[in-house]
Amino acid sequence: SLHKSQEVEQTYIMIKPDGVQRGLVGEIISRFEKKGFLLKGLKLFQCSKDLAQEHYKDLKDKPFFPKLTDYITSGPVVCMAWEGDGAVASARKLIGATNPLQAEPGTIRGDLAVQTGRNVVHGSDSPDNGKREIALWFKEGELCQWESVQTPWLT
Ligand code: RTP
Repeated sequence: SLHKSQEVEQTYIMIKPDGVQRGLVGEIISRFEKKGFLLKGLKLFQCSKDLAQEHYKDLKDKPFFPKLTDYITSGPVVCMAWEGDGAVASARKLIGATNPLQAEPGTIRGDLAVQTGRNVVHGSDSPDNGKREIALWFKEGELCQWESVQTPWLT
């Protein structure tokens, strides 16, 4: 029902430009799909510097902020909204530690990346940021309200 889907936790996952350029889009999407989360939004998108700065506004005083926003705007990204109970924390586990050299094998960064500055994927760090980031990266009509027929293991 509409009421229920508004309650369910959503996380914003983004394949960064290095992930797109390295041909890892399918591999990364598969990890979330196989885990069992529900895909609510998906697009390839070239973002503006303004949007990148807004997305990472909590890091604006960090020395790496200009490099980070250059990186995120250096090519298209894949924007995704994934839904499910506990999706935010679980997605962070699937993604692994920020520094890919410290990320566990079996995680996306642990398996696919070596540099913090090229760590292939982003995931929201709280349910509130999940909401904020999905609203920032998607227009209303771009998200789909649908239920998988295979929901027994999601609910
Ligand atoms: P994300 O937001 O991308 O999922 O990453 P995160 O929470 O694991 O890491 P956070 O500390 O929020 O940093 C955001 C992104 O900034 C880049 N970064 N570069 N020392 C550095 O050069 C440095 N530190 C962070 C990374 O791309 C990181 O994912």
